[in-house]
Amino acid sequence: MSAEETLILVKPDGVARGLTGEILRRIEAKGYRLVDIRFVEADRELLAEHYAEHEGKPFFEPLIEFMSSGPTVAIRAAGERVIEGFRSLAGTTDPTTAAPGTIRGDLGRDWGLKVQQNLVHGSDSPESAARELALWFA
Ligand code: IDP
Ligand code: MG
Repeated sequence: MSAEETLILVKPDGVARGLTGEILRRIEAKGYRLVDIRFVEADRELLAEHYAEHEGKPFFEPLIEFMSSGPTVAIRAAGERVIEGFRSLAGTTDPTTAAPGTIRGDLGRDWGLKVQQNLVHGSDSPESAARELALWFA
């Protein structure tokens, strides 16, 4: 059986703040394997597909705008239970209350904007991972 895979994104705030290396370090230190990495200037079409589940929510437009504000680093990572494991490494969505020790808890904060800039994305299920990996590594 081949190892589970997930899509991880270092969002534009993480790239702009120079935290790509620190985030990659945490993924590798946990023991997951980096299978593929690419720098992506995501366009609206890709982002609307990626975040289709959030269409219509008040933070949807700000989210698309934020995610297209600069380059993103897309990572294909592999390992047993990597989907669940990376979500745990990332921490909860709101960086103010994300647990210390997590990426969002240690490196993120609220900037008083319409959308939370929280450094990373990680697929939330095997179905999402397959769908998102196909989008970002087309
Ligand atoms: P996740 O990234 O932790 O899986 P989702 O609910 O999938 O969180 O939301 C996608 C992204 O949209 C979040 O990472 C965050 O950037 C933003 N977001 C989600 N919920 C809110 C909110 O209530 N206010 C502002 N931004 C939000
Ligand atoms: Mg999500």
